[in-house]
Amino acid sequence: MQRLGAARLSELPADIARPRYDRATIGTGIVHLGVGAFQRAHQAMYTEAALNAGDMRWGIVGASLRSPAVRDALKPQDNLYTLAVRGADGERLQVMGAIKDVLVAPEDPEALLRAMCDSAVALVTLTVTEKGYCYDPATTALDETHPDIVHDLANPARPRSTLGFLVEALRRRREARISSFTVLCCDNLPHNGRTVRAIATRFAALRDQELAGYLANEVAFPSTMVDRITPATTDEDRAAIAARLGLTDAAPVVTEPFSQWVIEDRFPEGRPDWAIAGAEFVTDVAPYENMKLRLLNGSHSTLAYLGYLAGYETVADTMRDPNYRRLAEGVMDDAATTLRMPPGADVAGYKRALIERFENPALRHRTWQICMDGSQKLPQRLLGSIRDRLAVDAPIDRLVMGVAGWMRYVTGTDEQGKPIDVRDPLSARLRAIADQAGLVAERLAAALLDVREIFPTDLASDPRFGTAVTAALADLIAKGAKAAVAKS
Ligand code: CS2
Repeated sequence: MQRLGAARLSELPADIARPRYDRATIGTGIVHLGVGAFQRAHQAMYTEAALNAGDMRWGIVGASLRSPAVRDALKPQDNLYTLAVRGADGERLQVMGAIKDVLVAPEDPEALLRAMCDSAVALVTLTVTEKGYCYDPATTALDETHPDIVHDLANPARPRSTLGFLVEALRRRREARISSFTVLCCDNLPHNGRTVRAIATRFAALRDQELAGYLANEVAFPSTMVDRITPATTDEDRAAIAARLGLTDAAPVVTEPFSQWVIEDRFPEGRPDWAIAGAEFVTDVAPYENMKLRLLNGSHSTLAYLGYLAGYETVADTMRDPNYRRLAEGVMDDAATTLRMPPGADVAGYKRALIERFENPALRHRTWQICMDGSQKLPQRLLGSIRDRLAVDAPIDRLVMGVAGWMRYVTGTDEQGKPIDVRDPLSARLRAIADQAGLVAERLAAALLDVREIFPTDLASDPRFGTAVTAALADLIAKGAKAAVAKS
């Protein structure tokens, strides 16, 4: 079978959407760091709509900060890839043309800095996952001891980290009197724009106070709420998509029909009209973001840890167990009581839609994938809701189930005694703590609550929290996840 490529677009079956614009005429208005599946299903889809509508300024140069895999897959196919939107009622395919090029930062950091300093680039957008910000998850302050930060402060012209690239590119633009770009964080961080602004400014201050002032005063960091469930692509996906295209595609992305993007409208350097594809521009993103992090991601992580431990491979499999479904609803109900709602929000409808999205049988979203990087996710997904509930003395039993599931998971051994491939920046430390404590709830919970990067002192030392987590963990250890969830 031939490979997808610019010369073959005309051979695609008629029902497959493709760029309606001339790719040779698009400019580069966006540099995107972290060109993974999520960005290619979400931001690139909105940008593709703006290009299809005729605004040719907004081609994307993507960059990978670690691996060459995406570049190696996309380059031989002229950076075209297929977006497969899978719902209960079938699958829709669209070949996307918005990505013009992919750079691999470690191979040539200078090439990426050059791209970021192009005066046509008005936006640098980011999906580098929570850990990509090198911050302390409990406080969201820059982790100044992080090896990549230490490296980038010592070698500012050859950075490795997201912050190193952002700050060096902004410094060069300022020196060359090119206007700054807007930094748009599209990761599930709490108050993502504000948080990235604070850590980038701190990083800049460690280089030069004046530069820090420039970032704080002249660079816009709008906040966003991003939402589209996008599992890692599998070989089966690639085979099924190739069969429909009649061409092979080494880098397709599979996603759900739902997509939401709420954006604080602060773009002094301009932006695409992403509203064409349904993005919402607002003045305050915080209520949307909290609703999403606490309801969607909070219940997602709860399902993932407890589902994995029960042997469920995907979220949809987990949701077929009525006790898990009930727990997910309970977590959403409890988290919802802590929220300042977005204007006109229909919370009941939002929760119903989440349950349906989690049940989508056409998406195989592995629980293991969502379990990744728990140390970076727990604070904004579950601990914030727990803290707010404790402040009004409301029960937290259902919200602590996910935290206890995480504690059981990071021991690195499952309920059948088989090893768990725990992926987390703190995995080695968590494993050592677990090995020392043994599978004894009181000791394990107490030792893990001492990890300050995750649990701030006030929460860790609150006996109501400690007691509830320990009781949930004791149940998990004694009875296993399925029985513990059934009882919850
Ligand atoms: C998931 C998210 O992997 C995870 O931790 O909870 O990636 C989730 O699918 C997205 O935030 C949905 O928008």
